[in-house]
Amino acid sequence: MKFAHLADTHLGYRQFGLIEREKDFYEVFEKVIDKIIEEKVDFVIHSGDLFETARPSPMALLTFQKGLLKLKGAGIPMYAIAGNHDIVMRNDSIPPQVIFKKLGLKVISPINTTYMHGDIFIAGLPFYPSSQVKNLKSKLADLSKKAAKHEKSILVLHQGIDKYFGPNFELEIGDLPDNFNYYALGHIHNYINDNFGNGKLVYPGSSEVWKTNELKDYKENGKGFVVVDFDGPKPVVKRVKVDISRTFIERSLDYNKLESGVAGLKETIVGFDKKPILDLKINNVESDTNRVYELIKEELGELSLMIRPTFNMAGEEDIDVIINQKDSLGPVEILKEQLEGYGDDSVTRLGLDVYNYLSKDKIDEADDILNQFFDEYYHSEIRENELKTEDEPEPSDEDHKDVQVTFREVLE
Ligand SMILES: [Mn+2]
Repeated sequence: MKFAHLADTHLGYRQFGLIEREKDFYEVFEKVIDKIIEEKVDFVIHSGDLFETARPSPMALLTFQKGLLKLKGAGIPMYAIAGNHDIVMRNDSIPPQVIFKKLGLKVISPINTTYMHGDIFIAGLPFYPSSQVKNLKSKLADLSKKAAKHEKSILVLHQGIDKYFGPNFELEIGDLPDNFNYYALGHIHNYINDNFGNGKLVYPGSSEVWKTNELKDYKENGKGFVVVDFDGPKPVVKRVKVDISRTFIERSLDYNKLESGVAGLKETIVGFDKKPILDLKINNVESDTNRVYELIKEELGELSLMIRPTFNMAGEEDIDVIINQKDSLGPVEILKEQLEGYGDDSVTRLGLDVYNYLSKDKIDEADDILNQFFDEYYHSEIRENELKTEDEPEPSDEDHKDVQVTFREVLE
């Protein structure tokens, strides 16, 4: 029995606001599907962030449908969970994955947490924000008990784990139940392949460069997915790389040799099938950044999809700032330190979740988790207060009239 494991395909993402980049994500997804079929696997697991948003565009939905049907034609079913991108944190919400159930997609959800594929037990949960981590842990304990009855088991999650992730993690590595054979994870966009318990723990990474800070890992591990051979008791993991056709070029140019530097770069990219994205560092700039900008635009503008220049002025020595990751404080760390002052873990997690949502303009989600938190912790107090407050007065006929007038105005 063999399966493919992928995650974080982010269909519909338009990097730098460029339609070309959106198409790149679709293109690589199609390549991934073709490679999966070539690998002759028995099933596929997608560990979340299938789509960039919980309301994908028709093009994103169609791209997935095409891939799913292609797999179906090859007799390969897909199991999927929702990630933080393709879920809205409301009690009554459903992720877009659900649309594809009728086409055979096996959605792993809080209602449908487990499946059997032959003798393999597949269990999983969608993304849980850290304010819901208590709930997540108790559900994991349930799944672990069920897995104990099976010889071969897979756990599918979309979470950040402290061992591999920054301060925004939801789970510590010790929170994972240790009796599964394969941990099919999503959320981290770099490739991670580790041992855990008696099994394997894998983040296949994103299938395209979603953020430019993924470029280092992309150079080392490529983008793609993994194929897992699960015939023996311990799964054997094979990395399958899928090339992305757009090139990201990072180059330093010297202001005093700008013409020749630019000419050299031009020569490199002139034959490219797809216009590359250029990250240019211009050093020793003397005064006229305009001249530099004009020259770059003139010579490379047509040949590149996007140019991101940074200027270092002459005389300003390059100061090598050695940043000790552990000592450096970003906004998240500062907030965390402040929140920890309350001495209540759940308040810390709530604050960080709210910060994350608000910084992505997800105001409704922030509002929802605040309300959920409030309900959970202060419910009894609300009840008591409700008894004391008088009922709100019923809206009068005057109010209704106002609404009707407005409607009529809109219709006219
Ligand atoms: Mn993601």
